[in-house]
Amino acid sequence: MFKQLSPAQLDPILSLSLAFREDARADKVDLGIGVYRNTQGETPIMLAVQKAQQQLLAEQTTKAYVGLAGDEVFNQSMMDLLLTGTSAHSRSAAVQTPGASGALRMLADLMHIAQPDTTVWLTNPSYVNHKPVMEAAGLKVKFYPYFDTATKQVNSQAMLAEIAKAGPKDVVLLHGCCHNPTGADITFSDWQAITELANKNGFLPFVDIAYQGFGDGLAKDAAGLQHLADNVEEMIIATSCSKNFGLYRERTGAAIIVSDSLKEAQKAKGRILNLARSTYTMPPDHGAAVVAKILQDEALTKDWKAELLTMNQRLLNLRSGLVKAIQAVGSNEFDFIEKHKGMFSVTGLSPEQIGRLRDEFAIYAVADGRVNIAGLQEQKIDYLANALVTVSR
Ligand code: PLP
Ligand code: TYF
Repeated sequence: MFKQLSPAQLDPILSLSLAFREDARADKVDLGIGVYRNTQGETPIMLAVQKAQQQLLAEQTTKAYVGLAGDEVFNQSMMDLLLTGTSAHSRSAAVQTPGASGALRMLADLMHIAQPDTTVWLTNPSYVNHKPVMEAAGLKVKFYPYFDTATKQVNSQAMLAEIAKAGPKDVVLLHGCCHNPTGADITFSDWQAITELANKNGFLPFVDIAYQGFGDGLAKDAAGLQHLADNVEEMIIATSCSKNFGLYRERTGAAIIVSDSLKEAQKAKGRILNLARSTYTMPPDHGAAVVAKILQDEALTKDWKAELLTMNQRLLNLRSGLVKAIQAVGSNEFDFIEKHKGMFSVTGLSPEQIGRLRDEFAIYAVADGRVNIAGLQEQKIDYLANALVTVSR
C-alpha cells in the first residue's frame, strides 16, 4: 500500500534541530527551533512546574481517563489567564488540546464543519505550521501583507487595507503577541482597527497566542486579544503552555471559543469534543494537571510569574546586548532587533547568508532569516554580532 508514496517533506525547523545536533563543532550556536534557553543554554523545567509535579506525584491516585475536554480546572484557568476582566470571559468556553497545535487543528476542523468554503487569512509570513494545518482541515488559505522587509516592522497600512477586504466567509488569523517568525507585533491601535473591521465586514477573528509573557509581560501581551474579545460577538483562540510554562513535550494547550452567549460557546465546545473524539479522543493529562495546580495555588502562581519575568528580562537583555555589540562592530543595520518582541527576529538575511552563518560560524538559524534570540548565550553575543555583520556585507 505505502510503496507508491513519495517521500515526506521535512519540517524546515525540526530538520535544522537535527542538523545542529549532528554538528561536531564545539562553539556551535543554535538559533533555530523556538524553545527558550537560559544563560547555560538549557531549557530548564520551571521551578513552579517542578513543585507542582512533586505535589501531583504525591497526590495522584489514578491514571483513569479524564474526559474529552481534558481537565476542566485547566480549561477555566486558561480562560482566566487570557480573559479575566473582559466581558468575553462569561461567554467563553475552553477545551484542553494537545498543545496549541491541537487547538489550531480542532478549530480548523470546526470551521470546516460550520462553513466548508472558509478562507483563513494568515500573516505574510506566518508560523510554519499555520498553512499546513488549515489546509489539512480542508480550508483555503491566503496571506495578507504583514512584515515590511525594509523597516523590519509591521506595515500596518498595507495590512489593514487588505484585511478590510475580508468578509463573512473569511477568518483572519492574528498572532496574540511575539509574532512567529518575525518578532514584529501589531500595535494596540491596529488591534482596534481590526476589531472595527471585523464588526463592519463580518470576518471571524482567530488569535493564536503561544508566547504570552515573552513580550511585554502577561497582561500587556493579552491586551490586544482582550480588546478584540470584548468588542466582537464571536472569536476563537488557540493558546499554548509550551513556552510560558516550559511544557513543550507535554503537549499542553487549549482551544477557546468566545461567542455572544455562554450557551453558544458551549455548543461550539460540544462540537469540538465530537471532533476530538474522532481524532485523538482525549488530550494528555500531565501538563494540564501541572498548569492547573500552579494557577490554582497562589504561591506557585507567584513562583511561576517571577520566573517567567526573569525569562522575559533575559530576552530583553539579549536583544539590547546584541544590538550594542553589532553597533560596536560598526553597524546600525540590526537596530530593529531591539524593537522586536519575544524569542524571534527575522533578520533580513538571505538563505545564502544564513548558509554562511552555519558553514563559517556554526551558527544555526532558519533559512527564512529567523533567529531565536533565546538560543544566544551572553558569552556568544560578540561572536554573533561579528558573524551577522560579516555575512551581511
Ligand atoms: N502557534 C505558534 C505561533 C507557535 O509559534 C507555536 C510553536 O510552537 C505553536 C502554535 C504550537 O505550539 P504547541 O507546542 O503548543 O503546539
Ligand atoms: O517556530 C518554532 O520554532 C516553534 C516550534 O513543526 C516548532 O513554534 C517548530 C516547528 C514545528 C513545530 C514547532
